[in-house]
Amino acid sequence: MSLFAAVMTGKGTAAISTIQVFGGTADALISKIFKAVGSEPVEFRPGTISLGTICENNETIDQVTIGCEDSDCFAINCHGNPLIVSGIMQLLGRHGVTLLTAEQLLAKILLSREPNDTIAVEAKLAQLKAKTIQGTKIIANQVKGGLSERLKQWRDDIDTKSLEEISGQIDKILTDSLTAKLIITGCSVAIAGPPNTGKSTLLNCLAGRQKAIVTDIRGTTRDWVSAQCQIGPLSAELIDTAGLDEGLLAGTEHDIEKATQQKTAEVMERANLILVVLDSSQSASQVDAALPGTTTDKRVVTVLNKSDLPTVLNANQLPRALQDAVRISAKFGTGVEELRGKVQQVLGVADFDLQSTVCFTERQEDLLRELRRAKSRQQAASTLTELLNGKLAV
Ligand SMILES: Nc1nc2c(ncn2[C@@H]2O[C@H](COP(=O)(O)OP(=O)(O)OP(=O)(O)O)[C@@H](O)[C@H]2O)c(=O)[nH]1
Ligand SMILES: [Mg+2]
Repeated sequence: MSLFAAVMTGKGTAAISTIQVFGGTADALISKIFKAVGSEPVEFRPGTISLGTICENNETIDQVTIGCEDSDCFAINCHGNPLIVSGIMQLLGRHGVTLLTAEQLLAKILLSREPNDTIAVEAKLAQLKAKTIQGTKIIANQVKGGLSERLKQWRDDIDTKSLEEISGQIDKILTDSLTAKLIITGCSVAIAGPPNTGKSTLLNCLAGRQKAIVTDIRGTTRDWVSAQCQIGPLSAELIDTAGLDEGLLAGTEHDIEKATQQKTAEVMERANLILVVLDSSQSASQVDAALPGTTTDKRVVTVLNKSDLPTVLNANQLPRALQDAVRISAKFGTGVEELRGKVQQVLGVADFDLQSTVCFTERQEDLLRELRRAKSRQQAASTLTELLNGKLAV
């Protein structure tokens, strides 16, 4: 059996780094490159840790501890200088070990330990990258219960169950998966609107730090600025954009302004949600067709900012698509909690049950769609087996 290794700890300088070696003859290789302290030859047993040195041609590369997890799986804990780590990896490479990324190696180890539970392996890998604790819980719930349980039920009852009933349940799973994905992988929220309405002030307020420049000069923000923040179960990337101006979008102005306006349009296109920030102390004339929500079917929340100043603009003066508005003062922080709640509500995460059955990988989604299209019970059974026990491309 081939041998594999990967650096399991993060990149950069650290006190300690861990290199994992995995494969059928890992114990023989470790015996070759590791010299234990003392005169006794070391015996590797699962659960033991040995102190010694990694050597090549009697030359020490580093003092390390070696943890034996199993006869085919060892953790070399070396000093964290990246040069030392790379020296040990190169040595392993010279011994014919295939060098992998941490994720690739973890996938190999998990698949060898749980060859018949593909969803459990996918869950462990996906949990490494989940952006919120709630996201890790949604994934964990698919292993004991959730998706695994549902698929097993369908497989066990396939001779009696109607394929239409399965299709209906798949539709619900796919819809819930879209919401779960926002919680698991994060979402992007564009802050857009006319110039000088307080977009950058709102970004700073939601992010809890002064990330974007705020002035009373129209057109302060040119290139977009982003900041990460937590909104309920969401890890949101907030993107502050340059003030939208229909005249500029028409392309009559300077190149920089044109590029700025185009960039804003691109950011809005990619976002999961757009906060349209308007200045409630100014008239409705600030609202023009360049505003999102009036022209697209994106999810939008209207923010009537500067509520601390006398009100000139009310929600009922806005186009219908923008009337669902929250009044805030970004400068003083009033109404911002309500805005956070509105964002969660519009993105569908406010009452999302973390126990919902969802899929969380592209493989699962593709196979669920295939299952929905199944023309016979036999075809459905084979797709279910693939979903539960299929091979992962690693
Ligand atoms: N009274 C009051 N002033 C605010 C509020 N929010 C922002 N401002 C002020 O409005 C002005 C513009 O704020 P910015 O946050 O720079 O506005 P912007 O929308 O990012 O402006 P551009 O980048 O030019 O499009 C600044 O003087 C802010 O202090 C608010 O809630 N109340
Ligand atoms: Mg700005």
